Amino acid sequence: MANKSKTPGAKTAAGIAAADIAGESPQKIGAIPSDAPITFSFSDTQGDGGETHQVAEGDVAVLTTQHGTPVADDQNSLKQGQRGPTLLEDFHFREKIFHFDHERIPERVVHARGYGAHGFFELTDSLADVSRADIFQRVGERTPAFVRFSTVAGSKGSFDLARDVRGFAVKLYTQEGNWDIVGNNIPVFFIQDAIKFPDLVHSVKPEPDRAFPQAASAHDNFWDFISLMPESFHMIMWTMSDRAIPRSFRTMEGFGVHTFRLIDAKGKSTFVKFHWKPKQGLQSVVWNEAVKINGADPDFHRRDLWDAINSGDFPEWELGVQLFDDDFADSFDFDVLDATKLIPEELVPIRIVGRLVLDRVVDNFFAETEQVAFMTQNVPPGVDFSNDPLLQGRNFSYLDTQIKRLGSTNFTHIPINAPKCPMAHFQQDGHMAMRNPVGRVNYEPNSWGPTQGGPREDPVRGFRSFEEEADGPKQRTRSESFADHYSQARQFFVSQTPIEQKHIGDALVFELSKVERPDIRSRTVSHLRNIDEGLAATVADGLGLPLPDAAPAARKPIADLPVSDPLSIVKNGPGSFKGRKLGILMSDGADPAIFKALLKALDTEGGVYDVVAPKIGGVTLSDGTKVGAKHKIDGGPSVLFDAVAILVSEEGAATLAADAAAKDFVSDAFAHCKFIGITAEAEAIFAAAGLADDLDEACIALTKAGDASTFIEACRALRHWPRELKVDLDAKPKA
Ligand code: HDE
Repeated sequence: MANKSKTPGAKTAAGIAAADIAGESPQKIGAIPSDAPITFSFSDTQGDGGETHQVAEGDVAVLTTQHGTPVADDQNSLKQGQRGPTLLEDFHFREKIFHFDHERIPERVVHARGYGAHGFFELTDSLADVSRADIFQRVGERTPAFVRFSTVAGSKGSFDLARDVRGFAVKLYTQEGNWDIVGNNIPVFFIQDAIKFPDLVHSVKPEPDRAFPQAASAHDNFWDFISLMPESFHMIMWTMSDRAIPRSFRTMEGFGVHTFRLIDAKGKSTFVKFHWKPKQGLQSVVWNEAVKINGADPDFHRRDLWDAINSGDFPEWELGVQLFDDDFADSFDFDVLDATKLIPEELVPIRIVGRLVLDRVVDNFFAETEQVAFMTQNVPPGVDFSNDPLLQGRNFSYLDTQIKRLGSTNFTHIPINAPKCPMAHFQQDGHMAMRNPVGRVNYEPNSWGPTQGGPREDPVRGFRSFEEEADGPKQRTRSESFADHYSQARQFFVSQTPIEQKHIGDALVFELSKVERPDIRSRTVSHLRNIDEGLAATVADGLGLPLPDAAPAARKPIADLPVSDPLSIVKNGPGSFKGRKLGILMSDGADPAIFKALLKALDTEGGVYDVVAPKIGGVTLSDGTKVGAKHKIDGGPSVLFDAVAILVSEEGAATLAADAAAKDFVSDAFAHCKFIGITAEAEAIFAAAGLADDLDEACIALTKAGDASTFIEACRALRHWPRELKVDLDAKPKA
């Protein structure tokens, strides 16, 4: 294994404050101290903990070709004379360039941009009563896991904070083979039948002639398709909500989306929906902030995950299951096979059965995160599929995609994809085969006996499909039970707090304002009338559009589905500042007592911080203490933080009051409804930003050390939402 050094990004208040106070500059990400011995290693491709080639610490590795030939000169290609032509004979040069030319593999057609980490799943409540799956039998047992989070529409190099659904794909390396729960952070999907997936994806990706917009649904093609597909409107409510701009991968829920089956030892089936509930609570950013984060730090989400894990703040989710039987499925207002519907937690409560902890970043992004191959059809005995036509189509699709993307049927030989349980089969050869059978027998049945004859089926331990009865004519059809497209969309909308409803309206107005064709805007609003008249009126008004007639509905919507609190983010916040980041804008001459008190309060809460200063070299406090900075002001805008504090001297404030980046820092924090700690001296910067008369109860005075804990406690609410209506003229909700 490579010798990995810890590279914390944010400093934990406890860990690094002392170094800051002592005047040491904080560790830079990726920096290698010049006197540190450089170790170099590369592991084998078996992923079985086998041979690793490592150069002893202190020794200098000899550069070789891929075939092991030592290299004498890696600076100059082989030439005929000093200024002559390069010679074909230069095998080292040719190998190096050819290998480089082949470095890229096709990016995923969807979910191209993603970030993964290792961890484990631990069973906390046995599910042996409903499933024979080995992973669900023994409470306390841990199963290795790898999780990859992603956006859907953007290409591999796109920014993290696109408005988009997030992939939440979990690979569990169980003792009975890999189990992939390839889900999203939204519990429903745009379409009901897999045959429409290529159309959906084409519509949201950059338009084919102009190749833009990148990682954005705000364009004609997407809304044209959506407005012609009423079944997508429940999902649209979710993607226009703040669920589509999460603060962190750590603050998102995950969902298996489809209905699956659990099968017990006797072959009895129970329907199941899977949920991942973040221990960190739910949290999102606001749209204006997302737009700015994408410029300030396009890697915001991946950096956040990397930093959290490396600082020992391991993200954790609970695995919840909703279990139900045929009777519930038959009595439910909607079809449990329809992936555009969810089952409210109030109807089928969630049973928590385990926890997922991410505690290790990858050694190599390409080898692990890029090459990991998730497939919905990877399920262990005891888990099975329902007839959801979206799931059925996915089971067909994912193997094909992995073969295309990874280039060989042997992609399971890549360590990240290899099961961690015994394997034996007669599949062989092909490109890059790494695990090759030994012996004479490669077929079955054979009569070579138990030792030489190879593996045999096991009717007891083996995977058996649930024996579901099915008949009826072969037909291309959509069940009548899938026909209600608006009722749950409305239930989602009415379950939101007023500020969340406002954000949905704002998002629709923003997206549709980017649509050039007025008829597409109008057709979209015609669907909203079937969801909520107030929302439709708000959006029509925001677009300057006459209210269109309601779209004809295939089935009359159920208007009075009850409010469901788990659907709101604001109602499910953390109630804590733990794991959140405070940005402290400082200048020379700042008050050391308040600074120390802030760090102490933050440490008690479990929060982290970055110091932002006029110069990256840091600041000198009024008592001469030096404090290192993480960001220069224009590189550390307030959008990167959950709350901010302004700790400056009078002189520092006077200088910063003239600085555009410092003014942006405070005015953005204010506009994004953040909690702001303000020393008396800092008020000059707010005055310069035109905010002197606007400061409200979430702008908390830091006049003495004792104020620090009051401020950090206030930050637990994360945002001061009442401010938004004062600072945003956009879509005010209509009655
Ligand atoms: Fe996927 N999807 N998908 N999808 N999907 C892929 O597989 C596909 C769908 C999801 O981090 C692809 O390896 C079809 C729903 C995630 O590597 C591809 C249909 C849900 C990821 C594919 C769907 C998802 C993918 C692209 C319609 C949420 C990323 C590259 C029937 C429940 C996994 C790849 C990762 C990736 C096909 C619909 C989630 C092409 C045909 C619904 C999280 O195979």
